[in-house]
Amino acid sequence: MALKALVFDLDGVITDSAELHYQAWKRLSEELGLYFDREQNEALKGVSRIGSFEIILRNNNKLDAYTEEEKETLANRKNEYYKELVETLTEKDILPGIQQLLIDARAMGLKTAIASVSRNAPRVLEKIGLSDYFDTIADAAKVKRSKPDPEIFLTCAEQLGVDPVDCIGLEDSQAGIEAILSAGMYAVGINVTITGSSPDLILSSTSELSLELLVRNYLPKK
Ligand code: B16
Ligand code: MG
Repeated sequence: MALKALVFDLDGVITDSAELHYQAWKRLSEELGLYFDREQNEALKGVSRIGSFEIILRNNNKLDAYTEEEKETLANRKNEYYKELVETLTEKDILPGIQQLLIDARAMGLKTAIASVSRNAPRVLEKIGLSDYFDTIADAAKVKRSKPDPEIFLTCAEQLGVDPVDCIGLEDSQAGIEAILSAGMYAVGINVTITGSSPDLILSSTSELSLELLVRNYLPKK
């Protein structure tokens, strides 16, 4: 047993796409006359597209205002707004410390994966110039159970051909931390508001990350 792979969440760990999700949801909310602010946006981190829309509707006491089909159409409209914003991303939007960590991980022979529930993850990585740094990206469209279920992290380990116990998972959401821990991986929480299980290692920013720090702290779960 030894460290073999790093499995990364995308939004909030690799780049701060939460701001772009916020702007896209805000535009849709204004069109629909719904209240939405940055504080509410915090609760959407790591939540699926349709799940996010339902949270906004619930906050407005409008959960029953639309049929499933209408909700799908409106969430797709938000996604078009989001995709327009994704096109403005550049390598300047990579969070501090991430690129060096990926370079060092590669040099040490570690595998790398993306465990993001975003269906736009491959395009986001392309825009920030990091696609080539990852061995695999879990297909969010195929993952049936969202975080805190471990499915997406287990899928990454399987796609990499490594035992989950030999992986470090990195996340910025509580649901993501629960998912990593349930997958049996070592959990690194970055700027997480802890409301449940604690990550094995707590950092306040990606700028604190380094491969040396991860290797020094990593302890396999069995
Ligand atoms: P999409 P992560 C998540 O990304 C975001 O945090 C969340 O706000 C978003 O609703 C979700 O992806 C789905 O994204 O609409 O692009 O498929 O944190 O899992 O990388
Ligand atoms: Mg996240």
